[in-house]
Amino acid sequence: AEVTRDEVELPPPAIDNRLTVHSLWPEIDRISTEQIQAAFEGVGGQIGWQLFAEEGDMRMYRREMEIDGMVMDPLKAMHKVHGVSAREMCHYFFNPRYRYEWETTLETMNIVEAISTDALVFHQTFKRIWPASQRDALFWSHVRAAPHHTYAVTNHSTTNADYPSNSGACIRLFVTVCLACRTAWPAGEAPSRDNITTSIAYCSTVNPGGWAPAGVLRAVYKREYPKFLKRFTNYVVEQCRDKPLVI
Ligand code: 6CM
Repeated sequence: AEVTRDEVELPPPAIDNRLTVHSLWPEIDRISTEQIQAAFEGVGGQIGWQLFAEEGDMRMYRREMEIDGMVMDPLKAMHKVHGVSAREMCHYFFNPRYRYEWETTLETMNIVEAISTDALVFHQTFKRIWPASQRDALFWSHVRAAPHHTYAVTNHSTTNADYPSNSGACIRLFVTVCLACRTAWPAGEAPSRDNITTSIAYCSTVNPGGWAPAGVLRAVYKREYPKFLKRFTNYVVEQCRDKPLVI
């Protein structure tokens, strides 16, 4: 049976059985595992990564990459947040109930399929960037726990016969995103809002799916990604204030 929207609550500490029997499971498991592993690998010393935004604990890197003139720059960001857990961060990133409150590039969002409490398929349209055509995306989203007080959300493009690409005004873009978070606190102490620190690794690769001017796209990314990560992090801090901590 499909899960209802209300069932999607805090990320479960173990994989939901309903996900493991779904046809997308092998792909979801493989890509999530790869993405979470790569997320915590550093960029320091690796050739090609250029720092393009830095503010407080936040660092954002990109690797310039073009295929047939289309910008595919992989992006990697590191950040730290105090007082909220990895599980809480991933809850607000995964759960569609909050998305319009922190995602400013979004125009519409629909749940195409509710696979399980930890996996959903979304169709989203984004605000149009002049002079390019408007974009949409269809992707699965999966949240899971990993060792060392880690939780991560992986989003990856998929297909669905009811949502054909490039059929209306939108050009379909393709996305692979991973938000991986790890919580730590001083040895010998009990975790609390006063002593936990969560390290965030956010990776994103967007294939625009069709022509878009490289300069405009890079300018949009340079402005929008730092804005997103700061806004989202502050949003979670605000939401969690005065709520009991969940690790
Ligand atoms: O990761 C983010 N959001 C997730 C939930 O919505 C999800 C979204 C992925 C789509 C990322 C697409 C970025 C493109 C935005 C610009 C508009 C597209 C026009 C491009 C063609 C000219 O993983 C946060 C995403 C933050 C993006 C700045």
